[in-house]
Amino acid sequence: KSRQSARVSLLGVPLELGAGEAGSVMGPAALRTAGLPALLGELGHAVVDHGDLPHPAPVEVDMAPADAAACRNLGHIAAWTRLIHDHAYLMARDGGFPIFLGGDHSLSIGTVSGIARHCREAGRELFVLWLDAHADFNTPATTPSGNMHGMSVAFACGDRSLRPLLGDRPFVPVRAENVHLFGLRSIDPTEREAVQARGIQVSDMRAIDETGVSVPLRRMLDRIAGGDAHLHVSLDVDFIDPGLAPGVGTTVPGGATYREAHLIMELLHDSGLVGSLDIVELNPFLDERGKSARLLTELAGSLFGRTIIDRPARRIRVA
Ligand code: NNH
Ligand code: MN
Ligand code: MN
Ligand code: MN
Repeated sequence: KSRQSARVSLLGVPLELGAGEAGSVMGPAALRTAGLPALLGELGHAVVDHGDLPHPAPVEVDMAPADAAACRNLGHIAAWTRLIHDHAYLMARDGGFPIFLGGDHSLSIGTVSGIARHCREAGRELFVLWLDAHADFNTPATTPSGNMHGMSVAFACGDRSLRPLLGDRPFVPVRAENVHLFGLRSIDPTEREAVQARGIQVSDMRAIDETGVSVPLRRMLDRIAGGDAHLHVSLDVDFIDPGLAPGVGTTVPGGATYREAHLIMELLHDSGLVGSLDIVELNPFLDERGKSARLLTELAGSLFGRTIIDRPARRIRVA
């Protein structure tokens, strides 16, 4: 699959109201300035850039009052969620490879639910690889910050209290055992309990230190390969070590190295299983001379087949 060319649809999601700090509204522009659309084109893919979503007006959300009070910018996030969901669903149904340029990680409430809806219609099993320092498994009842970018995985896995975000759109949950948190190194106590109770897959930094990234990643890909599956990758900038990617509001020391991050993308490319991608949390206001935006662009290049030298495709073992 390594030379296969894809039809790629880009969508900018200039959203920052789910994060604690302003600036990720500029993320899509920085990724374009760093040359992401052009690089994918140079790699032989047919790229259509749909531009940025317009900022929607906030909506009323039919949520329990105590839960609603715990969510910052709830009406705005619900409006964004519905808009993003509708676009993600249509982009996936259209058959191209959607890439969502964020924007904070609350945008994945919309992208994952839209992709999940398409996958159910297409009879395809959805898997989610969450590359992030954090678990994003808080709910209105557990959030320490009120920031909705910390709730996206809980929503995807079916948390009832967050369901009203989607309004009247059909909600399709992702199976907890199909979600893999990769690179985890900052988790709130209530999240830890919930992640373990629900059977979410986790490769924390301790596990990655012991074996490197390829062992747990190949194990995940082996499990997916063989069936009719769609793998959605959600890349939070804080997955990467802050020395390499300082352009994010929630840096956590001890993140993925330059080569670990590239190897993940190269293995994902070789698997041929990835069907959609979020690039989130880039905050250009905090970046240093564009280095985070440039690294993310390079990583997207590796995911889309950029290689150091041609190599025979290594088959994924079907377990
Ligand atoms: N767990 C914290 C919260 O829910 C931090 C989440 N921040 C992130 N997630 N950047 O990726 O507020
Ligand atoms: Mn499809
Ligand atoms: Mn995140
Ligand atoms: Mn994070």
